[in-house]
Amino acid sequence: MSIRVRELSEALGAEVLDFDPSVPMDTATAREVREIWLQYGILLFRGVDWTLAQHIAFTESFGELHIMPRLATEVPVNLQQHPEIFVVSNIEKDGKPIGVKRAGWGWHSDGEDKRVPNMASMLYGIKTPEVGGDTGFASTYRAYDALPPKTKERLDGKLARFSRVEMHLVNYPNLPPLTEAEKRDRPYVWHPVVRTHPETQRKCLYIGRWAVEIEGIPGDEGRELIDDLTAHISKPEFTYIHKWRPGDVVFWDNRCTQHCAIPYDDSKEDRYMLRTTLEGDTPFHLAEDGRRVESFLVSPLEV
Ligand SMILES: O=C(O)CCC(=O)C(=O)O
Ligand SMILES: [Fe+2]
Repeated sequence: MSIRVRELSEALGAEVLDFDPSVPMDTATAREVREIWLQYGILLFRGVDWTLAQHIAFTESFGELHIMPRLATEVPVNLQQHPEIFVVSNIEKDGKPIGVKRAGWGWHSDGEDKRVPNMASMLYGIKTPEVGGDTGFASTYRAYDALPPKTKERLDGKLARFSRVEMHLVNYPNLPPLTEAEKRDRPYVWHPVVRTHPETQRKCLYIGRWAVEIEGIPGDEGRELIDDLTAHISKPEFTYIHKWRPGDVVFWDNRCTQHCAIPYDDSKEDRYMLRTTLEGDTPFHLAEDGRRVESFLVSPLEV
């Protein structure tokens, strides 16, 4: 089979045409979809009408499913009957949220605050607002490639510290603070700022909204650099902004892209999105001379 695609932007993304992801794929088709996914970083399927089981099955053809951990608070994270499915929604029932509100309002890649971040995520739009509620996607390959040579030299092989504990209330001001037990479960993690993609071997910029420090660069200067790099990643020339329609499925590679739920007035219209997530592997940087730097955790006892 030869799959037809339409490019979504200069930087990344392709819409897969004449393709129904609810139908089980044979091995050759699955291989071809994976190839175009690796090439474009994100794939869009439109007009999808599938069951939860089909959403899960299509996701599983790319890897091992990840179940999002529950929060210590009342906020439901996953569908009760299907813990494989994470709910992003502003809807409340009987005064209680039915999913995570304002999830991902800021540039990030999923699971970047963990030693083993998520390889990929697949978001299905069911109720999508007429105004706002778009999602931005950025190619971190492009962002890395466009850095001045001096900045590349400065960052290649360096690590950045990501901290859920320090950034939780900055990134999720609408959620309750982490409990002491949750904090213990979320130690710091150091990730290579320049990550080598394990399948394409290309380099990408791996920094995001949970990053708080860059190795060897003093406090404020490091934070400024993190802000500059974050702003750099989200420049229009590296991004694609997706305007959702019901029935859209976007499948992104967290290893070489970032995304951002673009803040909007969420008091006006309902937005209901279901996401499946895949397990990943430990990020690494592979230098030209073969030196390899890997992500590692700092245990809470050492913090
Ligand atoms: O709601 C969105 O557009 C994206 C939310 C997000 O960051 C995610 O589902 O990983
Ligand atoms: Fe996300």
